[in-house]
Amino acid sequence: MKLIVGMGQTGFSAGRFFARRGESFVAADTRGASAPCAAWLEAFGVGTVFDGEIGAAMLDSAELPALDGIVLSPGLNPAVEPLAGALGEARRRGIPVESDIAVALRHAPVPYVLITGSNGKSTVTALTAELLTAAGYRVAIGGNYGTPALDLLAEASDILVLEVSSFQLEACDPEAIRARAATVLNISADHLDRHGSIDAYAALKQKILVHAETAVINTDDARVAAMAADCGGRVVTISAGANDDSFGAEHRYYLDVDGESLCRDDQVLFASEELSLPGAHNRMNALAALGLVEAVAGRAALDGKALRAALAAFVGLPHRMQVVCRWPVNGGEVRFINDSKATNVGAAVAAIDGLAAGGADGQVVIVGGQAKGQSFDELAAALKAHALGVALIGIDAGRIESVLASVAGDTMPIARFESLESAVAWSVDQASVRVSAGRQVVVLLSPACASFDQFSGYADRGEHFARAAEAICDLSDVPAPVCPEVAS
Ligand code: UMA
Ligand code: ADP
Repeated sequence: MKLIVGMGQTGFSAGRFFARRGESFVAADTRGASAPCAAWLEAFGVGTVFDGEIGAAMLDSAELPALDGIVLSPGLNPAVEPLAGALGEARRRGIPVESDIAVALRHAPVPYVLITGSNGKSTVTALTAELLTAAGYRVAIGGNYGTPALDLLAEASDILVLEVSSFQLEACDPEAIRARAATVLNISADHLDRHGSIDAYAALKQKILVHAETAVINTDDARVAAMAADCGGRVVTISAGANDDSFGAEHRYYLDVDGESLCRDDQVLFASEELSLPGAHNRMNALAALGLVEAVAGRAALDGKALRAALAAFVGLPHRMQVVCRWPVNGGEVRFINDSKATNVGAAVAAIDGLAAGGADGQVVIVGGQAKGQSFDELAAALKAHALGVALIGIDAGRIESVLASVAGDTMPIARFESLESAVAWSVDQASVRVSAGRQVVVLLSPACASFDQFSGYADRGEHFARAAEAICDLSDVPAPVCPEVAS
C-alpha cells in the first residue's frame, strides 16, 4: 500500500502511476474540506481517500495496512506539523518517503535529462526538448514544468527532459539520481522561507549533478561553479564571459568577448543574432541547452539543419520577457513587457539589467507580491540604476518600498497600488511623458515576488497585466500626456 500526500497535480499523477501498475494506494491532503476529494474519488474510486487525521498516528491506521511507501507532493513543506510527525515516524519504521521525481527517476524506462536552477529552468527545458526533437528524438517533457514526471512514464519516448524544483528534490536521494545530462543554471535566493538558507537551497539543487554522466556548469555563478569539484561525471562549462579552461571541462560553451557569437571550444556555433530569444540571460540559456543536447545526441547533432532552425525559431515561453503590445505616443512608443514569471529577485534583476543593456530608453517597473523571505537589496540597486519610476503592488510592497526608499531616496517616483490595473495606469503615465520622437520606454512587469496573495499564479498575474496593457494599446488614438521638458 502506498500513501500519496497532497491531492494536487502531482498527487493525481502518482495515483495514475500506481493505478497503471496495479498497486493499491490512498491519498491524504492537509486542506480539509477544501481538498479535491470529490475529483479524486471520481478518478480513482471508493476507498482511495484516507479518512483520518494526518499525523504520526495515521501509520497505525487500518486504512494503511502494510504501508511501504509515501509520495510527498512538492507544495507541502515536510518540516511543518502535523505532516512532519507522520514523515518522521514513517522514516523510523523504514518506510521510504519520496517525491514524485524520485519515484519517476527510479522507474524511468529511458535516459533522462534534468534541469534546475533559480531562473531559466522552464526556458531551458523547453528549448532542450525542441532541439532534441529536431535531432530526431521522441522527447517526453515535463516535471515542475507542464506534465508531472510520473505521467510522462506512460508516453512512448526516447528521452525524458525534466525541469526539477528544489521542492521536488527535498525527498530525493542523490545516490539514486543518474542523469544522462544535468544542469544547475544559477543560484539566487528563492524559497528561503522553506529551505532556511541559500546553502541549504543550493545543496538540494546540487543533488542532480553528483552522478550525472555530464554536468553542465555555469562558471559565471560562484555557487554553481563550486559544484564542479563534486561532479562524478564529465563536466561541460557555460560562461558569458570567457573561454575559461580552469575547470578541467571536457568542453567549454561560451559567448565571445562582445557577446555576438555562441561558441564551443575553439569554434563559433551560432551568431547571437540568429536567436529569436531576447536578452543576455537567454544566450546563457541557449548555451546550457546546447551543452545538454550534445551530451545526449553528440557533437554532430549541433550541426543538423533542423536543430539550427529550431534554435533560431524558439521565441521563449509566455510570461517571460514577453512583449505584449506597443503604444505609439509622442513620436516614439511605450512598450509593455510581461515578465510575470520573475518570481524572485534574481529574475527581476536580469530583466531590468538586460533591458538597460539592450537599448531601451527607459523603464517603469512594476514589482511586488509575496516576498518569500528574500532580501531586496539587489533589486533596489538595479531599480535605482535603471528605473524611471517604480509601482509597488501586493502584500509585501511595504518591505520593498522601505529598502528602495533608503537606496533611491527621492530620485524617482515610487508609488503603491492596491491593484495591478491601477499600477499599470500609473506606470503608463510615467512612461509616456518620457517618450519623445524615436524613443522607446518600457512598462515592465517583473515582480520579483510570488503572486498568490492577489492571483491564482504567475500566469493569472501576467494575463491581468496583458489585458490592462492591451486596453491602453487599443486606445492608441487617445492623446497622450506630453512631458513639458520633452515637448520644449
Ligand atoms: N496543498 C496543501 N495541502 C495538500 C496539498 C497541497 O495545502 O495536502 C497546497 C500546497 O501548499 C500548495 C498547493 O496546494 O500551495 C499545491 O501543492 P501541490 O504539491 O499539490 O502542487 P501540484 O499541483 O502537485 O503542482 C506541483 C508544483 N507545485 C509546487 O511545487 C508548489 C508545480 O510547480 C508543478 O508544475 C506540478 O507539481 C507538476 O510537477 C509550480 C510551482 O510553482 C509551477 N513550482 C515552484 C516554482 O516553480 O518555483 C517550485
Ligand atoms: P524558471 O522555470 O526557473 O522559473 P523561466 O524560464 O520560467 O525559469 O524564467 C523565469 C524568469 O527568469 C523570467 O522572468 C525570465 O525572464 C528569467 N530568466 C530566464 N532565464 C534566466 C537566467 N538564465 N538568468 C536570470 N533570469 C532568467
